[in-house]
Amino acid sequence: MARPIFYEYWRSSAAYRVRIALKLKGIDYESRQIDLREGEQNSTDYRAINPFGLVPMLDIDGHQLTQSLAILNYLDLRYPSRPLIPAVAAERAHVVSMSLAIACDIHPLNNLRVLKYLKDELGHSQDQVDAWYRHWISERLPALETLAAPQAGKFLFGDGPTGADVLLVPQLYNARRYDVPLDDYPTLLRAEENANKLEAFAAAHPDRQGSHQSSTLMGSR
Ligand SMILES: N[C@@H](CCC(=O)N[C@@H](CS)C(=O)NCC(=O)O)C(=O)O
Repeated sequence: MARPIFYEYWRSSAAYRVRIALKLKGIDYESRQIDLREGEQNSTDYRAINPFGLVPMLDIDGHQLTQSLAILNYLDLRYPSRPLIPAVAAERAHVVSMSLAIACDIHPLNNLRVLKYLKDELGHSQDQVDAWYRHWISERLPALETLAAPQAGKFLFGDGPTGADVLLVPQLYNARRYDVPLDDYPTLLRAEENANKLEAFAAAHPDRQGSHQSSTLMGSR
């Protein structure tokens, strides 16, 4: 079977989610960096393989998969040994709900192309853009804390990592980059701390994406 090719960017939180899942599932892959700051996601070459012009994308089993949650779902079905989503319907809905609160209600508002539009097209200052970024995280995390707390253990749901933790850790990484206060979210912080003790989460951290992951869309550099 061909080695999966993972199109990502070291600092992309949507790619970070998939990196965690690949490592939790023990899947060996080749990383290709799409430099978002340089606009490589909009290049003709990349748009030819991913019309959305976003990372992540995973080329696996002859499929070119886009959208991080669809990729997580594929990996969970294809490599079921360490499930990211519980099988029981109500537990499944709870974990998916926490995941979507991050993936749909926070992350899209803070995407690079949204921030660039605010600044370049609508003329907002960097301070205003940063305030926007912090606002949409701070506005949603209290509800996520409330939702998670009753069924949380060491992780957001119970004592093992689920897809909700896979979404949470990159989102809190983003929050810290923008100095969002996090002290009011003990459940989220506990889950993050326990997740980062696992090698799969630790190895997926942006700061650990070094020279071994330096090949680009067009080849090695
Ligand atoms: N819903 C998509 C979001 C992907 C996404 O927004 N990726 C960001 C990086 S975290 C991106 O490629 N941004 C490029 C841009 O905005 O131009 C997913 O979950 O995969």
